[in-house]
Amino acid sequence: MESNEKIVKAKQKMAQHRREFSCREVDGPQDDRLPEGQHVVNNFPVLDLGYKPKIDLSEWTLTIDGLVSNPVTWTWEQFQAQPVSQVHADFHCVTTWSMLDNDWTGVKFQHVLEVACPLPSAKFILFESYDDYTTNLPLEVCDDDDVLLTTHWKDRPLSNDHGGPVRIIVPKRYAWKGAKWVKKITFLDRDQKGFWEVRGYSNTALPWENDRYA
Ligand SMILES: Nc1nc2c(c(=O)[nH]1)N[C@H]1C(S)=C(S)[C@@H](COP(=O)(O)O)O[C@H]1N2
Ligand SMILES: [Mo]
Repeated sequence: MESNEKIVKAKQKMAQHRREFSCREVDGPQDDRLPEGQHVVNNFPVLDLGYKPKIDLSEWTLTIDGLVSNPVTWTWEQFQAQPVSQVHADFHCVTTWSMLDNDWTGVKFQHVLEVACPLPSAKFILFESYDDYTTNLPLEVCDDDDVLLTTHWKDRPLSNDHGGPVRIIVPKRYAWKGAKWVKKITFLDRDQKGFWEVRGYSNTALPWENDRYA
């Protein structure tokens, strides 16, 4: 857990520093594909807390719970029986890299809404992962047709370091809003901040508004 703490401290420090010196934030070319402060990468960087949980498919489950009328826990087989969709989108990490034109395959969050039937009091979502990472979003942000429980990138199963077997992709938000190795999706009536949201990162996380730090 030592390396984990180092990464977390460094990133937390960056959030504090950048917040105080936000005038230094802006660099890199501006065009209609690239938000302020971002640059394009042609590889797929790996970012996590220094721990990549390996979940055997026979033990993998995804639980949808909280303020829903139909809580469900899917096994891998049950998850694979859900309808598959594709999303083409850019991916923007708050550490300034952007990966353009990704083809993601998986199950739409909107399908989760149809299955679980959130109660009227459900307004927020908390995502929890097998590495104990958490991140949060308003329900109305997740109720978008590009929010995907992703299993494939470019037609290949997501590798373990990118959050396989299933991660969340939320193209309109910075990448940390997409939980890798997702384990549980909880519907709440109150906003509950996740791992980076309590460590100085923006609760809204909008790349096109350069909305990085709280
Ligand atoms: N479970 C989990 N999900 C996570 C993270 C993490 O540490 N644990 N890191 C987030 C951050 S900060 C980023 S930038 C993206 C990185 O995804 P990648 O490693 O596939 O590029 O995953 C996000 N989802
Ligand atoms: Mo990140």
